[in-house]
Amino acid sequence: MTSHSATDALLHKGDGLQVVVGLGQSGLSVARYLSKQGYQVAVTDSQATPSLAGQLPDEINIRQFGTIDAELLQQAARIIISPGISPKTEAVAAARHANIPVVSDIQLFCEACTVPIVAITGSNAKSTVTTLVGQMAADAGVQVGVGGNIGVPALTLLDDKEMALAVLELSSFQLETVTNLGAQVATVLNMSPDHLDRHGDMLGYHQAKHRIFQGAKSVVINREDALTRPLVADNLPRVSTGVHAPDKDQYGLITDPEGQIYLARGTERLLSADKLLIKGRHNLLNAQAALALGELVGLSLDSMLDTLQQFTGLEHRCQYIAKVNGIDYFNDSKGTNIGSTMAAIEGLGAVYAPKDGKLLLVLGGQGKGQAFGELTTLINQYVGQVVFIGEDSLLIEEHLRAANLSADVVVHQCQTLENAFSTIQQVTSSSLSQVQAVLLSPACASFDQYSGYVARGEHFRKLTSQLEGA
Ligand code: UMA
Ligand code: ADP
Repeated sequence: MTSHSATDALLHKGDGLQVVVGLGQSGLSVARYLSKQGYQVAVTDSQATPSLAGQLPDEINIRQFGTIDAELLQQAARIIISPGISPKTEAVAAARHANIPVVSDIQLFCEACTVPIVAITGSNAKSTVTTLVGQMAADAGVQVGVGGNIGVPALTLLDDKEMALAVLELSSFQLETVTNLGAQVATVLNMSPDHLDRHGDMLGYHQAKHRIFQGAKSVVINREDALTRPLVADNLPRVSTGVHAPDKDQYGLITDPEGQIYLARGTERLLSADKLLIKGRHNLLNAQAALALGELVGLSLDSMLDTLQQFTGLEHRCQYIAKVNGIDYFNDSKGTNIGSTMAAIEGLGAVYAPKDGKLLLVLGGQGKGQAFGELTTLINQYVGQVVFIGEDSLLIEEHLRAANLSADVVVHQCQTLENAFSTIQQVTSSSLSQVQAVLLSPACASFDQYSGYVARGEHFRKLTSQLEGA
């Protein structure tokens, strides 16, 4: 792609000032990339001393920290905005108004990338499916780069000159400012409310996500979720996934008369579901999506099925932690929206209900403008006790009650995970409790109390290990 030479260094000097807004992981990758290409680069960030400033190339000497510098933005030939910053931020909106282009690091990536791109978005399952497709490609002998929202800034993938395939996890924040991505295959895995505080409403969120289809050469859709389908009619190759028996050349599930479930492609049974180490109906959909994406970039089915059987899933996603005093503990700290928490309650609820067991659900954090009442039906069905934590806990309880929370469900307002664990000990030591599993699946962001979902999940794991009897 790009090599750093004296000629390169001069190449873009006259193209005007490139202003990087936000100096997190993606901002740093952009600053380094553009500077290496010979652009004149400036950086601005709201923090007075962004921790990554020391890693900026020396030649970048325009550094405006402490506020996003509106005047600097007005001097830009192009603004490259970090995903965590809304384009509606006053200084950025003013620059847009002045017709200064505002793009994301993903735009720079797709303009420079010469190898096929697998582009993956959705409200949930992005990291799981991205990791799985990346592993499938690597196991099939393809030199693959895996990055994007998953934590590896996309532009850093271009450092690998041998890369033959790029697998990108993309967030609505990243897609909001991307035009004509041109993926070899693109998918919106599923859609449920998330990030509405940023996008305004479901329509805004949907529009941002669907930019992933611009210029795509093929698509994967979820038959059960109409919001995953591209809106414009096209003749692109299209492979679908779903929980029912599939049509020819599509993926789905076939259930035999004994109740055994198989992953299937058309009428062909590919693999019995119990051969997978990742559990729950949602993971069967994730497996299909990975197979469909891999198929559309030419990976062999046999090789992909081998990978699938080895895949153990990712930490903090409906992850089994331990059994303490007969109760199972699950960490789903990455359950940060309603859709993921519904998948967790439904998936685990279906395991314990036949044994007359109920779940104890730890719920709450920063709510992101969601309508939590949507959880009520599943809570009434599978949950015996709800333990609330975090800043939006009262609001969430209000939403559940307004949506007819059953009087059989006992609720506890605990604020913190430490308090939650005192309650958990009381509840689980009572012989009257039907609780057989404790599930942390907060349906919320963690930033009110933690640095992120990983820290919250680790805290849950630690408190579990400190329980008497652990
Ligand atoms: N900043 C400002 N002003 C603001 C807000 C932030 O200057 O109003 C600055 C901060 O001071 C900080 C920088 O912006 O210095 C942070 O930028 P950022 O929030 O965009 O974070 P990055 O470190 O660049 O990480 C981003 C993604 N973060 C977000 O979208 C919030 C990472 O996804 C991604 O892995 C990374 O780029 C590499 O591509 C994380 C995420 O939480 C995992 N994503 C959300 C999600 O999955 O729900 C979308
Ligand atoms: P993302 O990267 O989109 O956040 P992850 O793979 O990290 O996705 O999973 C996030 C959360 O979504 C976890 O709680 C996980 O258990 C849940 N999840 C995984 N797959 C699905 C699915 N197909 N539908 C709903 N929730 C899912």
